[in-house]
Amino acid sequence: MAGNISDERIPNNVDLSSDRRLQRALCDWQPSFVDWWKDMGPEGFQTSDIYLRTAVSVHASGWAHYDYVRMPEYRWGIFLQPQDEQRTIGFGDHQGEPVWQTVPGEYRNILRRIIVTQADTEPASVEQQRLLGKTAPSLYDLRNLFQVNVEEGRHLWAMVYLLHSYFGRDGREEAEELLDRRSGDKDHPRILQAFNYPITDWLHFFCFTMFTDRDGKYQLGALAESAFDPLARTTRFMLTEEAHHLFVGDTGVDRVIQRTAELMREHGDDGVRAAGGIPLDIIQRYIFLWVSLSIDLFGGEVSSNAADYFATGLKGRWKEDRYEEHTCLGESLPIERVVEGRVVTEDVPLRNAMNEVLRQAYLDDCAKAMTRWNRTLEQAGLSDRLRLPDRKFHRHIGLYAEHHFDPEGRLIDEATWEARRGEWLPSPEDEAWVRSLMQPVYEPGKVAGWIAPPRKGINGQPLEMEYVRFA
Ligand code: BYC
Ligand code: FE
Ligand code: FE
Repeated sequence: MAGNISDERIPNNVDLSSDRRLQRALCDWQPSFVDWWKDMGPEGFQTSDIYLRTAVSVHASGWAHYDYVRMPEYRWGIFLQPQDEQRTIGFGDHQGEPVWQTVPGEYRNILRRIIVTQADTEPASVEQQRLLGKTAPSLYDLRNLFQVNVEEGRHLWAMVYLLHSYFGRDGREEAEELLDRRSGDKDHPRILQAFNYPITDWLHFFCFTMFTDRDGKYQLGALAESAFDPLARTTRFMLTEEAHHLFVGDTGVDRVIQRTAELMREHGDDGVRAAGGIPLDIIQRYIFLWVSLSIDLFGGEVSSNAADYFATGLKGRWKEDRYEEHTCLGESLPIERVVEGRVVTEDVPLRNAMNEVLRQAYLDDCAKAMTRWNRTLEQAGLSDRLRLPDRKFHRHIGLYAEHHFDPEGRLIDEATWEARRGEWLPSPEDEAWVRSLMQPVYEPGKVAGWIAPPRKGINGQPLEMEYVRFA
């Protein structure tokens, strides 16, 4: 394969054909990537033709191309937002200086660590979702699953490009390890915890793309502010693709809610199961689970790492432009903590609270989605409403991990938690019920009975289109 890589095989806007060293590094890595995809990517369907979009440029009007592709032949490309020669550092101790086109020696290790952490989530999510193709509710949904999977594969390429281009030998070693760790593996797991749970049904999948991909949106947004320009430009372009992943999750959950609401109206609250739907309280528990797992991904409320990332200019806030002041010195953020069995509020220096600032932006975004979903219930004439859990509920990272809280954020003791957790988090019975509904529907235009049909097809195509052609 060496020497065979051309712009045709790897669509790119980084002038790959004239960079022999980078070509060689990517040539060495590519066969391992394809082996990993065949082993750990979607099970089955590798010879099916799937109506997929491929990133082919960075022009807003025509960045994507849609056609039937076999997944192993997908053209995983490398695209960066075009360089702005005038760009200066927007925040932290180096504010106003020109952005960096190479890695400053003193920040090399923490920068590599951020890139590796970001990179690790991409193949992890593909591994988590690898069995879902067996139970898709429609060809439209099956195609969306694979679209998300191949683009997470491209996000891995995007990060490996940075490791190969800017970190030399240790970058190449990290790139190999990204293909060696495995989601959920006891000895060699993925780095962040939410990426080690298998996604066993489609309600988990829709919640994951809604809430966990949304962490991706906010982390990528914070990195798109980075003083290290190649990272900023790479993550900026990744956000373009991320929008579709969030759409899949947001509309997926909404369609489940809509179907459940229809069944509640026809058969009453207690008739939903018999009619083959997912009861609303199960949907609520899945939401509580995935919000709590996803907000753990923002890290500790008080973090010297986060302060360092901000001070050095490596990682900013969501849309740093929204703020007037960009050093964050001399400011603070009130944060709840538990002192002697009570929740009290303490001011934390703002730089140390950067994880919380990003988590708040994320939660505000989630709250808007809840409003949309509740409108679906309202339009169905129901008075039931869904809600987000308090940020302290069911946490494993940060200040609240050592304590128990109910979804309203009240501190509770261990016994109460054990007695009531089944009301708040999916039980094995809940999951068994949802799994029992997961029967594949692969006839073009048909949709499973537990979910409402989508409003429209992909890329202006009809809903009845054969989005996946089996081979
Ligand atoms: N699980 O100072 P702290 C995406 C560790 S998703 C396990 O609180 P810090 C996607 C931490 O490493 C976006 N360990 O946090 C979505 C540290 O370890 P050490 C992914 C955790 O450093 C769907 C210690 O705890 N991108 O793209 O501020 C599908 C104390 O850490 C966790 C990024 O995350 C955890 N949840 O870290 C596909 C961006 N949280 O030093 C893709 C890059 C913390 O004690 N990452 N720890 O050994 C970062 O910016 C930061 O590393 C974090 C927070 C945001 C993760
Ligand atoms: Fe991604
Ligand atoms: Fe994503």
